[in-house]
Amino acid sequence: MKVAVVGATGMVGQVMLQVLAERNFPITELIPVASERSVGKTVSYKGKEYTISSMEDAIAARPEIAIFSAGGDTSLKFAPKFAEVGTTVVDNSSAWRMDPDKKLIVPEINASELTAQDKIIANPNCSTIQMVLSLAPLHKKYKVKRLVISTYQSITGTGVKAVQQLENEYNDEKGEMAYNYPIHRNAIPACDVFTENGYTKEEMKLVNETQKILGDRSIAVTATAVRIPVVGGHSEAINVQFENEFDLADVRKLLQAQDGVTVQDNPDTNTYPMPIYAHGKDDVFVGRIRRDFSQENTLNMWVVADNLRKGAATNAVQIAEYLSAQGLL
Ligand code: A2P
Ligand code: 11C
Repeated sequence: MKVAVVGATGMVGQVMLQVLAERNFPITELIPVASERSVGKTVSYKGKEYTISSMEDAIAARPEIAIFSAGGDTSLKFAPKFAEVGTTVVDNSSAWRMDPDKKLIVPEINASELTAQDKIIANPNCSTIQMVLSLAPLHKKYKVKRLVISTYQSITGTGVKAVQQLENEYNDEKGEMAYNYPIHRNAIPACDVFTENGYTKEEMKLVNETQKILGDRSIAVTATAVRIPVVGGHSEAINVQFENEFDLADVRKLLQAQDGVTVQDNPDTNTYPMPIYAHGKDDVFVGRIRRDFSQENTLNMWVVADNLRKGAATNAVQIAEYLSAQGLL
């Protein structure tokens, strides 16, 4: 299969190439694409160097699939051009996620919605993916009524500039700032920009994308998203109120049985998910599973995942794998 990776030099794009290689995605021709300033440079894939193409050349090559992670504006402008020549686009940006005509997919939950007519498919935001995957089996059985979420997000979600900022601050060096404030020894309660209602875009993604993926607009969601000086992944404290009474042992069983979820939960051995362990892994890790005694039918849990993997690259590649396996390309 001819596969274009748009944004191949970026933080997520690089992990996409790695995940495609690890999972042996059936690629006959790889077309890495980046901005004009990178055309002619190379990226490596399975130990070989590949020259970066321009967007125009990549569209002219009519790949079966194009996986995008090059920012929302690039996706808005170029995804339709790939779709016009018959390419199926899996887009990791926020550009198409809330478009009522586009599907927003976490394969373990709703891949079966996909058809051959879906030419632009949206990959959800990282903090949404890890949360909905841990909620999906519980929602099916107990019906989620309300979610209160606090996130502790890795700087890798912001990109290379943020990783460099932290590095500079560690070393007491000056450099370009990705954030308005130092991130070393800090916690910044603002991921992405503010919207008119006082919440950040990242917080609103948790509201809107969750309702769309779980197919239930009545779920109440409120969130505070915080950036912390961590590299390995995003962590989330999730307080879930269900419509129905639940059994804690059954909640554990449902989570253990969920594809893509690993339960790490044993207070006796200090076992709980942490970004240093989630880093480089594809699963979503769930722990600190306990009843919220302050309110009926309510549960607390702590969910961690590598935001560049299941939160971005791995989820996108899994969508591509599903399309390929089902003959939808
Ligand atoms: P480049 O490296 O040439 O700037 P990140 O999110 O880590 O900053 O990465 C963004 C990715 O999107 C990079 O691969 C970047 O390429 C790519 N990119 C940015 N703007 C465009 C564009 N207009 N067309 C194609 N790729 C782009
Ligand atoms: C972050 N979630 O960690 C962001 C990164 O909508 O795809 C990805 C932004 C997006 O800041």
